[in-house]
Amino acid sequence: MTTFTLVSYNQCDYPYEVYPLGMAVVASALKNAGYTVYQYDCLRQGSDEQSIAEFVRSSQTDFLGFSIRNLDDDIDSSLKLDNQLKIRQLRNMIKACRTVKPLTVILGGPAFSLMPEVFLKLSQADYGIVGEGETALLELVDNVLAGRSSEPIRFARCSQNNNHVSARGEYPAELVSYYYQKSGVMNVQTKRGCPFHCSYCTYPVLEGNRFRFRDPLDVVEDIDRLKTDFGCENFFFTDSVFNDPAGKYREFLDCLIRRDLDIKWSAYFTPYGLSTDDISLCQKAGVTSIELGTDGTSDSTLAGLNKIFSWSDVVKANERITKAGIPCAHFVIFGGPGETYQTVAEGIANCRNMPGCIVFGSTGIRIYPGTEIRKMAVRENMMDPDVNLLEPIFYFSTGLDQSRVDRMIKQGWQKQHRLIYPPSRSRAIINGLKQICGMKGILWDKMLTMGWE
Ligand code: B12
Ligand code: SF4
Repeated sequence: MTTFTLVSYNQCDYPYEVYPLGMAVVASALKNAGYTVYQYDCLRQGSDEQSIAEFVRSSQTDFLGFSIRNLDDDIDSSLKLDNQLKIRQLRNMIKACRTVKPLTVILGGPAFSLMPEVFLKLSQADYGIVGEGETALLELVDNVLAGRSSEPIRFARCSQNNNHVSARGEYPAELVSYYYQKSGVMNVQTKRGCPFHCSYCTYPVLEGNRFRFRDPLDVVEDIDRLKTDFGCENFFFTDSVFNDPAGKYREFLDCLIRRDLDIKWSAYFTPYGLSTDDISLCQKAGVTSIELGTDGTSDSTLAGLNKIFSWSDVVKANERITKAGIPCAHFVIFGGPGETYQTVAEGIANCRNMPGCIVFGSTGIRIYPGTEIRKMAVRENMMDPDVNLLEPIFYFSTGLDQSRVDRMIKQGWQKQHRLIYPPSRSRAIINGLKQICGMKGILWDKMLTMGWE
């Protein structure tokens, strides 16, 4: 019997501990194909080489698969992250496991998929799969077992050529309990992909550039199982955009309402086309907060980011959501393409004038491979085309002085507690709510319900 150990390499606990869903989905595919599968979680079981090597020894593993979710554990241009160190730790883990027995080591997950060559080279793993793991991993394992040669990196982006994805997860009880107890949130995916082309975004690169939906009944089934077996009642839907403009998400919500599971949930929404009826439906299905991927703060910067909506769409969506009594947060970035001192001032005022919501502000856009903003940064001589981007480089509109923009935002948003800048302030607030007040969940919604103005 061939044994496969999957390792969730993620060790980040901010804004909360996120259940390793990628590992769950890949584990399920392997199990259905008849492999014996173990799941090892670095956050729960330790990230030291000895612990993982010991696990490999006791489980008699033949294949070791690392699920690498994050490269950057924070996207804040004022932080200096050592991503080399992160990959060195991975390489040391792999090395330690190989001293136990000869193993085939395969990498996957979103962070790996963004920079596969760098990860594979520096970690000295044998293979890597870019994109969706379920099918490509089974094919790769078959090849290895049959002694057939395989390319070190397989590209499985958007591998399914129909409109559906399966994405059922294999959830070990101890792992769900650990994450749910820590974070108070469980995650479920209802679809993959995004057809939009926001210039900085990696999501279409990772999941493909069209929506592919799971069968709503399967999703509801997953939720039911997680609630019945483990008591999970709060969920985050991990979709790039929950409210797809064609409105397919409504089928899922109808299904959820019919099943009467009485759960609470949150997701990323686009302000584009979000009607009062849509919001009512979400509310009926248990939405408790909405995160809007607003990103720009004025018409010029929204256009610079290639967003399909205008500032008035943002204001409209905000009004509808907050009027319905649903906590609403916007994530905005200053300094993107098209930003000038004038648009910064306009954006600061626009956010001040948008009532009832939380706004998380940041400056500079982390550049990732495969994105339009990378091309812009090269064109604008902000970076060399050969740079591998492992260490973060941030796009900042030419001609702007970052510290002046920083001062403008701090000044413009002062005394407005719901307008949160810089990102270190968000971290301090969220960590304070967790550590001092013992709160759980996505937490920013609690700020609003606590009367944060
Ligand atoms: C939803 C989401 C969040 C939510 C999570 C909510 C929740 N409760 O789940 C929130 C808002 C909390 C969040 C936070 C953060 N996130 Co986030 N998030 C996502 C998002 C949109 C989806 C992730 C997901 O669950 N996908 C569903 C699962 C099933 O897919 P998957 O993990 O990719 O797995 C598939 C494949 O990767 C592959 N695979 C996975 N494992 C393995 C293993 C092997 C061996 C193989 C072969 C294949 C394989 O197969 C799987 C099935 O097809 C992604 C972007 C995206 N579209 O992928 C960003 C993303 C993962 N996040 C990212 C980041 C950076 C963060 C933060 C650090 C942001 C911050 N604080 O500044 C935090 C970290 C949180 C933490 N504790 O780790 C980055 C990570 C890469 C990077 N840039 O470093 C991403 C890719 C977005 C980006 N900027 O590019 N995030
Ligand atoms: S920012 Fe949102 S809408 Fe734009 S491409 Fe990314 S996931 Fe799609």
